[in-house]
Formats: sequence, structure tokens, C-alpha cells
Amino acid sequence: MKFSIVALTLLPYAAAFSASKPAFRSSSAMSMHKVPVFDEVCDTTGVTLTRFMNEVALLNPELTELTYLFGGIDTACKALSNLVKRSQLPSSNTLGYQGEVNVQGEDQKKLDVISNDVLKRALRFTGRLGVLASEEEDVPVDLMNEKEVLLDDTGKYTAVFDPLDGSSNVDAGIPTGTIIGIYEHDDECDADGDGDNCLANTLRPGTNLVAAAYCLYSSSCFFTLTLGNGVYCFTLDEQIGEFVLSKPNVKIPETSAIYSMNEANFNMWDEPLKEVVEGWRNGTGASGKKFSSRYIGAMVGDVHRTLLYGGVFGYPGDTKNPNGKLRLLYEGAPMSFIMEQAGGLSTTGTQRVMEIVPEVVHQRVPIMMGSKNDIQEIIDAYAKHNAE
Ligand code: AHM
Ligand code: MG
Repeated sequence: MKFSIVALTLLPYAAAFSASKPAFRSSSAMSMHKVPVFDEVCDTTGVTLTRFMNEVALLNPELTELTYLFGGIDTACKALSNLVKRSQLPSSNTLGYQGEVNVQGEDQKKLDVISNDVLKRALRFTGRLGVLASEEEDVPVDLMNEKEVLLDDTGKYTAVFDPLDGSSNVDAGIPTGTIIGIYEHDDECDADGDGDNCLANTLRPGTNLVAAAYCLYSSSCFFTLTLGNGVYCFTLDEQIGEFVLSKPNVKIPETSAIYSMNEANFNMWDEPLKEVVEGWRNGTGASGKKFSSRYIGAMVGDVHRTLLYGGVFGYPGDTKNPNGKLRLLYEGAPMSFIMEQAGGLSTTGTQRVMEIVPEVVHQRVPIMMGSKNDIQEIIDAYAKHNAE
């Protein structure tokens, strides 16, 4: 339940050490990101996240600063994994409510506040952090004005966070996760500290993301990332204290027979979605398969399973909450980027989530993401319904 926004710097693009012509990933009219070049090191299971990012920086010098940022995120995820795991011990005293309500009117769990703090500190000392806003902060924190922030005068990134997604489940030991999105920062953001200006820079569509990642705190701690050239999943080896590459270039199955949504809201969903889900329940949908339902109620875990097994994860809009529950900037967009990079789709039903430009930081978005064919079935149903 929380998120943060950060701003960092991007070095000018330089030629990658590749004979091939660099490819570009279209994002918005405002920017085009070069697709990073990877080599066999990046596809070798067992390499550490540190080695992976060093290799990426070597091959793609323009991404060198990103590796510093990922160093901070790596450390924060390890610390959070440890905190979440130890929270179940009677001596930890980190479960339960903090007694505060965040800016969105949600009760803060103690671990929400701690996680937010861990991430802020980890990113501050990367020396690339500019602005950080959090679901747990009433207003964005302009870290550039904080004395301890070591900002160099190269360019900047903006990062968005949900430090501990699914934290309502944490007392029961159910999987939780951290979601991270990193945007290229707009040059117009004044590095000497115009917080509002910097915040405005964060309101970019997912197509502007240069990287996204999530950390899943579950049976193992998993770190999954995309830099715009596929999806790479690392597993924390606690014996050596390193994330090691466990699944290079993850591809989601094109179709499956699993859907994952809060079915208590079924009667309030849009008609086309109800029809599709009815078809899946009865085995009369496009694939003819009879679907099963799997729902943890924690997005990172549900999306992780969806990536690996295929299927559909969603928090659709309904008559009570037309925009659903999940936040566009720090939940919907980064997870959609990962899903698309794994070969899946992500939609509101009528619009590609990645293309929605946020108007406010905490904006919610209806979302359905997962296997290409199954999401296409939803998109087609909405299109047919709207054409009638
Ligand atoms: P949070 O950011 O406050 O933790 O809320 C987000 C979570 C998601 O992880 C999950 O998909 C959803 O809320 C579950 O909501 P519900 O309990 O309504 O099914
Ligand atoms: Mg969340």
C-alpha cells in the first residue's frame, strides 16, 4: 500500500558495443528509448544481479547511472525481505497498524512506514535521487534540498514506488512485494529544488518508463526486472546474500486457464467482462478451456504467478469504483511494462494501460493483464459491446 517517486539523472546516450544497429522502443511523442543490448552473460543463469547490471552498463554506457540506482534497490529489497520474514517473530514488533492514516485515507501498517523509510534511505545514498514522493508522505519529498543527498550534476531519473504492496496481508505471512518504475527525468525539472515542477515530471505514461521491477517476498525473495528488452527474474540466494539470475528472458504463455480477480465484485463489473469470465468459468470462452480461479489479493504475487503460469490478473473497474483500486503510476504502469516485455498485454478493457497519462500521482486505473490471447478476448468483448 504505498509508493514513492524519485528523480535521478540519465547520461547522454552513447553507442553500445554492438555491431548491430540500436533498436528503439517507441514510447510517446516526447521520447524514444534505445532498446539496451544484452549479451550471453545476461542470459546465463547463476550470474548475480550486480554482475548482470555491470554487464548492461558495459554494453550500454548510457545506462551506467541506472546500475547505481539498481544497486540501491537491490540492497533495499534484501533489507525488506529480511524485515518481512522477521516480522513474524514475537520480538520483531513490526506487525499491526502504525496508528496513522496515509494521504489516501488508508490505515498505515507499521511495515508500510518502515518499508517506505528503507527505500528512501537506500535511494538517497545512490547520489542520483532527486524527488521522492510516497503514498506514505502527504507531499512529495524534495530530496535535492536535503543535505544528505549527494547529487551530481549529470541528468536525472524519476522513480516511482509502492514500497510494500499487499501489506494488508502481511500479518498473516501472505506474500507481499515492492513495485518500482523508473522514468527518464525531464530536463525542465530544476535540480536546485522546484518540487512541484519535479513532481509534474513524474506524471508520464508507462510508455516513458526506462525500467521497471518488482521484488516478491514469498517462499524465496524474487527480483524481476525489465530494462525494455525482455524480463529477467532473479532469486535471492541467502547463503551468499546475492540475487542470482534464475529465469532469463521470461515469456508468459500466450494462453492459459487461470484468472485472478476479486470475484466478490463480479456483479459490479462491466457487462463485457462478466460475459468473458462467465465463458471462462463454463469452458465456453474463446479457448474452450474451463478456467480456475487463483487470487492471493497481493498484486506482486498474483502477477508473478501470472507471468510464469499464464492467465489473467485484474483489478477491473466496477460500478462502485469505476477506476478499480490499483494506482496507475506506481502499480499499473510498472507492472504493465513488465507484462508487455514478457509478451503479455495490459488493458483497462478499452485502452492500453501503458499509454494512459496520469493526471494526479495517486490516480487509480482499471487493469487487466496477462496472457496475450486471454487479454485480447477481453479487449474484443469490450470493443464488441461498445460497437453495439
Ligand atoms: P495496497 O497497495 O494498499 O496494498 O493495495 C493493493 C493491493 C494489491 O496488491 C491487490 O491486488 C489488491 O490490493 C487487492 O485488493 P482487494 O483486497 O480489494 O482484492
Ligand atoms: Mg499497492
